[in-house]
Amino acid sequence: MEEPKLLVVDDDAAIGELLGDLGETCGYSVDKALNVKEFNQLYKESTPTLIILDLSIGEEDGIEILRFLSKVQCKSPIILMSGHEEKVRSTAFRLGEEYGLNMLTHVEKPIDLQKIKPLLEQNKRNSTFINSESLKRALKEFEFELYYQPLISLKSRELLGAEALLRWQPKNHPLILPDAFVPLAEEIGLVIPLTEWVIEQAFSQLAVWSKKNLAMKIHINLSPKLLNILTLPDQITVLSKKHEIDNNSVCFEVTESFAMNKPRTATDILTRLRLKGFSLSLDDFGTGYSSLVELYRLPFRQLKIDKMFVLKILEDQECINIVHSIIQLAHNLNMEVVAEGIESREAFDKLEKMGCDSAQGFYMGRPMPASDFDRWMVQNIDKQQKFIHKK
Ligand code: G
Ligand code: MN
Repeated sequence: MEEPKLLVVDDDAAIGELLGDLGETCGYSVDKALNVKEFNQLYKESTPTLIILDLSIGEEDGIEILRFLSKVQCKSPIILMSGHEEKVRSTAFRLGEEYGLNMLTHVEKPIDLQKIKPLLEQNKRNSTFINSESLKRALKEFEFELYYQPLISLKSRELLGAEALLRWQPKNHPLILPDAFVPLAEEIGLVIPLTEWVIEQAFSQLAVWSKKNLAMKIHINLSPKLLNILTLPDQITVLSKKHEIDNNSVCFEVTESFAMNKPRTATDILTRLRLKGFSLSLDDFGTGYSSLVELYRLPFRQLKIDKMFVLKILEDQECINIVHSIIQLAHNLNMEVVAEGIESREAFDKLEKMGCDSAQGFYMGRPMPASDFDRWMVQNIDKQQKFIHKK
């Protein structure tokens, strides 16, 4: 196995040293670039496993580097750092995402090494562990698991259902989240068998809940890549028949980014899913670059407000305004709104007051394996299937 390589780009040599030392402690070999030219040179020599990039590099800037990395279709995760205000950092971060890059996080300067260290460690573990071989083996040996996170009505406090979230639990390795392996699965053509597995698994769980007379809706995430496959609705229907599922109890979540490539094929697929009785939810709303036209044109019944805004709903006035506007927009278009990322009773109450329809977040319940979900229900849901607030 090749040694993982960290590339630090910063015009301040002292910061390069600091991060370089940390990288070496975490088991990376480290390269440091003081300017764009050095970066280009080092990048050409060998592809780094992880890049830490400063946004201002003397007269030059990190955006030029992001553009370059996009052009060469770099897959390595990128950590952005900057002394500029949060807004500049998060905009640059989103720009990186728009460029198709694997943006990991953005951090403020001066750097808090304690924040970076776990990221370096986790990434090193993943980079040496995740590859097409291990991913193929994982699928064959059933190392994937679905976790379920409850969805609660803010109006009635009823348990509405659960979002199914994919997790990879290798035998001798910590749990891996989808962001770390789904891009690779897409690249090597594994995303179809993987999604098929997810759907079957979610459908059989739904069947278990129906047998217990629980009125639950299951939410399943669809990779935007799948919205290129015209036969997708037919394949899904085969599975729903096999598991004797009521299609009305299934909601597919897609992110805004799907609209960017083949919009006609996506429209075809999404419309047919609706005709077959499935619901559709627009995931991570507010973070992408979708236009209102997409909302207007496509048959979504629901919109999920990205947790980025919801997490700050108690203190950040701009986030409050954005969430307000999204709720209004959705209701004006006859859509339901779900807030993702509710971490406290206060946030729950606030969103209820703001007229949001339903809620998902750590305050009610974290994503958990099916057996834990059953236990969670016993402790957190009353006889009317209503969520009991924590004391
Ligand atoms: O991309 P999507 O929105 O489908 O992903 C949902 C992810 O959000 C899950 O992986 C879950 O762990 C995370 N999540 C859910 N609720 C919360 C929350 O209250 N706080 C935070 N920080 N993350 C959450
Ligand atoms: Mn989702």
